[in-house]
Amino acid sequence: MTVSSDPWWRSAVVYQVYPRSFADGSGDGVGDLAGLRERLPYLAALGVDAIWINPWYVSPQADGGYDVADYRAIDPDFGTLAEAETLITEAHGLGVKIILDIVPNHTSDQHPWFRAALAAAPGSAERGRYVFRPGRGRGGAEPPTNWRSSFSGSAWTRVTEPDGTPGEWYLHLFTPEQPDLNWQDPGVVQEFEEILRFWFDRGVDGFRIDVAHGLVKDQQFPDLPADLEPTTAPPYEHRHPAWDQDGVHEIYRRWRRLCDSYAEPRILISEAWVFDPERLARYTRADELHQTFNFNFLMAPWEAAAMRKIIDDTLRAFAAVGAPATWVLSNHDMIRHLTRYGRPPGQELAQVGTVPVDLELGTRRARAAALLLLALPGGAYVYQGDELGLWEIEDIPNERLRDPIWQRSGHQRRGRDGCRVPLPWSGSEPPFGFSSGDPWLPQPQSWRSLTAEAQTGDPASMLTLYREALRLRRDHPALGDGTLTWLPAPPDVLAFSRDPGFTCILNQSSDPIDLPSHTDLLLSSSPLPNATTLPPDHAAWLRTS
Ligand code: TEU
Repeated sequence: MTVSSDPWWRSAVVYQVYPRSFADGSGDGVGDLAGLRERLPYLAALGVDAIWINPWYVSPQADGGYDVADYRAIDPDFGTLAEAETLITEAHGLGVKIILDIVPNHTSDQHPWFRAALAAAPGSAERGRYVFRPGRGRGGAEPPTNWRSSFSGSAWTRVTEPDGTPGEWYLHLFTPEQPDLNWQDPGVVQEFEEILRFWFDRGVDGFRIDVAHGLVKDQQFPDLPADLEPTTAPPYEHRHPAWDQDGVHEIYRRWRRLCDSYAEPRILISEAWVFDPERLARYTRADELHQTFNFNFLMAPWEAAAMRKIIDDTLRAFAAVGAPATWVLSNHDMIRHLTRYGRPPGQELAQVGTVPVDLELGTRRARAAALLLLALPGGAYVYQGDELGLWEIEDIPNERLRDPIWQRSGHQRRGRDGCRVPLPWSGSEPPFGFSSGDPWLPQPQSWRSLTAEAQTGDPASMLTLYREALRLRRDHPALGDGTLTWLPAPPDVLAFSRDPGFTCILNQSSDPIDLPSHTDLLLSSSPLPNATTLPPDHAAWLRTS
C-alpha cells in the first residue's frame, strides 16, 4: 500500500460541473465535453483544485444521467470516450484534478443487466442482481413493503413476466427507471470495482459516490415503523431499512484498498444523507472514504447559533476519525443558496415557487457565505454558477420542466430544474454564450449582468470575490485543513481565528459591529463603510499578525 505524501484533498476546493448545463460545444442546446474542454482555462483561472463532473455515462436520462445504461461509455449527448480521455489530460495539464460520479445504488432500466433480469425467471441469477420480491396480498397484487420512492409513489413496481402474467415486484428508491441493485450479490460487488478501475486507469483522480448510504438494505425487508417518514427522515435514517445500514462500510473499505493501490492514490467522497454527525463521520474512518458531503451545513438557516452548532458538531465528529470536514452551500439537487438566504426566516427550504425572495439580500448573504465557506477548516465544494451569483429559477414554464420529480409528484413538486439552468457566459441575450442553439432549459433575461464575461475584471462582482478568495486561500498558510478557535463576539456574529494570524468574521445580526483588532483587511464580502465597521450580512477576512 502506498501512503499519500500529498493529501491534496484535505484542503481542496472542488468545483461541481453539471455537464448538461455548463457549456455546449456542439450547438444542440445541451452542454457537453467539447464545451467543458473549452472552459477548462476558466476553471483553472478561478483557482479550483479539482472538478467533480456529474454522470456523463450512456443514459436514457430519466433522471439527469443518474440512470446509467453503460458505466464505461460516454453518453452521445456529451461526446466520446476518446474526448473524455483528452479532457482528463488537458485538465491535468492545467493543474486541475478530475472527480467523476459513480452511481452504484441503481442502474438504468435499460442497462443490459436489468433487461436480462426482466427476461429471466423469478429466482434466476439475473434477477438476483436486483431486488425482486413477490408481492403481498391476494395474487401478490400489493407491494412487498410500504417503502416510498424519494421521488413520490411506491418504491416498488410490478413486472409482467415473460409469459405475460403479472409477476414479481422490483425495488427502486428513486424512479421506476432506476432499479436498485442487490449488493448482496458478489457479481455486483466485483463489477463496480472493475468500473472504478476502468476510470482510475484512465487517470481519473476520484469519485463522488451517489446515494452512498443506500446500497445495503435490511434483508428482512420490514415495513417502515409508523413514526418514520417514508424516505430520508432526520434524525432517524439508520432506523430506515434502506438507509445508512452498517453493511455499506464493508463496501467502502474494499474501495479504499483499491484507491490506495495506485501510486497516486485516488479519492472517494460520499453523498450520504446522514444527519447525525457521528454516524456521518463513520463514512470517513481511516480505512474508508476520504470525504463525505455535509448536508447539515447546506441546509442550515442564516443564523449564527445554528451554523456555529453545526460547525462545532462537524469538526468534533470528523476530528475523532482523523478526516477533514467538507463544506458546501449548493448542488444540483438543492435550491441555490442565494435564493434560500433571500427567503423569509424559517422558509429557506420551502418548495420552489412557493415563497417570496429578496434577491438583493440573498446576494449580499451569498457573498458573505462564500467567505465563511472558504475559511472553514477542511475541503470546500463550489457548485457551478455559485461564483457568478446565480439564483434559483423558480418560474420555468411547466412544459419545460424535466426533473422526474415534477411528473412523479403529480405536479405537486416542481423539482430541481431551477438550479440546473445553463450558465450565462457572455453577451446580453439568452443563450448567453452557453450554446449556439436553444438551451435545454430556458435562461432568464435577468442574468445578462451575471455573465462570466460581464463579471470578469469588475472589482464588485461575485466572480472577482471568488477568484480573490480562492487566491488568498491557496496562498495563506492558515486556510484549508486544520482547526479553528472561536473568538468572543456579539450575538448573531460568527468570529473565529486560524493559525497563523487569520480571522474570519461574519455578521448575521441586524446591526453594524466593530471589527476585532487586526493588522490588515485581507478581503471583505463587499466594500466596508470604514476601516472599523462590519455591516449586517457582511463577512471579512483579517490578518492579525
Ligand atoms: O441524490 C440522492 C438523494 O437522496 C436525492 O434524492 C435528494 O434527497 C434529493 O435530490 C433532494 O431533492 C442523488 C443525486 O444527487 C440526484 O441527482 C439523483 O436524482 C439521485 O441520487 C438518484 O440517483
